[in-house]
Amino acid sequence: MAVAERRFRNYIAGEWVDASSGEMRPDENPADVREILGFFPRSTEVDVDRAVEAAAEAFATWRRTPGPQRAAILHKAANILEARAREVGEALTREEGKTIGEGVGEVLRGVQILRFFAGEPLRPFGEVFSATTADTFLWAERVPLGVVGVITPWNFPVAIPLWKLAPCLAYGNTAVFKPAELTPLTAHLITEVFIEAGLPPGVLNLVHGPGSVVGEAIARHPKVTAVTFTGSNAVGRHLYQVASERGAKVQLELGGKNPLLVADDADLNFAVELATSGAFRSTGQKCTATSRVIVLESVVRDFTEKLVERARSLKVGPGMDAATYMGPLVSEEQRQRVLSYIETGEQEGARLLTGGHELAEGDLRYGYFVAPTVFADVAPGMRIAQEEIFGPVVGVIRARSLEEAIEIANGVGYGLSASIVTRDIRKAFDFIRSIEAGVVHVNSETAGAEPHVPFGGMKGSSSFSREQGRAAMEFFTQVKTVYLDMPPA
Ligand code: UN1
Repeated sequence: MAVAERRFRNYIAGEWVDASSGEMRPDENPADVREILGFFPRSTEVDVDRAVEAAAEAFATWRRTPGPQRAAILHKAANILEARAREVGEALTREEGKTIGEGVGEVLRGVQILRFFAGEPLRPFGEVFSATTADTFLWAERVPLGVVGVITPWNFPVAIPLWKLAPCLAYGNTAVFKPAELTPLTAHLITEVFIEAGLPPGVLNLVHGPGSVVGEAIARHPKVTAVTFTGSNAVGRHLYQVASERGAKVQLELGGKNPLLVADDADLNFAVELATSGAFRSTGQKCTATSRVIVLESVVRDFTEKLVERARSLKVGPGMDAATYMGPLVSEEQRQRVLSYIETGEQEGARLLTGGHELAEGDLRYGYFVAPTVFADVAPGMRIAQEEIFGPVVGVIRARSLEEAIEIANGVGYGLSASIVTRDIRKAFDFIRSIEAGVVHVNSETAGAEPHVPFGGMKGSSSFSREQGRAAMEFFTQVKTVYLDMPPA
């Protein structure tokens, strides 16, 4: 591979620079660990401090850069990324593991995100009010926050950084970007795209390294005004505490335990397809993945049989192979976590119908493969029905009525996405009204998100604020209210 042995760097104040530690970490292909995609710096607090200082300095100019100029840079970034979609998509597949269709698809989604946010500096960003005195001009405008820490996960290593960075920069903030250690190459490529688009030095700074050091230093840095994070609950809650303690604004997008309800009138083949895609696409490594299928008892037997048959038919292999439906887990640690949940499910008394084991035949032994796994007879209180597994494991739960199904659906600490499969509009409305989820689907899978509409969860899945679309403005700006009065004549 062309990039093998390549040593990558951080990007700070408009320069590619080595990390102060001098330490590097290999970026491996989870479908075949014999392939190393490059070596990436393990940065420290010192590097974070440099990046934050650069971002703080650049903010003074960037905030005053006219909106149309910021818009032009984001448009250019969209076009550059579009032209490089295949290359970036391949890098994504090689370092994260999802299929090449999903990889290139994610990059194209990133292009759409950039295009939407390129429009934002050209749209209204305030309101005009009447005042109680005749000669007062009174308005409230949205102004940027300052330096924003952007901490992102490995599972959507292009889309999530872009749906944070694009609004961050569009609204006039500068950024310190800390990508997941497992997916540094896509972060490098995204940064290259912004540089080529003409982003001035210091506006976007990339710092690679472990969350416990780099993420922590970003959250603690007094000059970081806001932190946006997508990732695990444990890390998110910790960062929230650390950053909000010192008065920073924090946005969290965390896990999910997303249910797909199958009503007794549902087309079962269609329901199986939605469950399969929701549970096994991206190897179940989406916060929006379907991890519980709650099925009305009159159809549970037929549905489960069909789901098992479908799960067994899925082709598992390297994402670069065009025939593959499901790639590997992202790392050995994630594979062990998933296998341990499978063991827990069996101990809890759930019935393992298919999968439940590693796949290591032939060249698969070089990757982190686990078979698509279906459990039946899952009880709502079991750990596998309550905790986020983040892998290709789905549990079928039986319900006696729609009310009971909704109660089970709501009986978890998360509330990200939820879906129902039904032809009955009354059932659909009951579900929409009662479900505790930030994203609700009727007759579509639990995963997926349009780039121009609000995205985020209820309950333990987020910190109430929403990402994407115009909702992003809420987090990435603050309000300045201006009373402009005429001086005495
Ligand atoms: C999607 O379902 O396509 O980390 C988006 C995640 C979510 C994004 C899901 N924040 O999986």
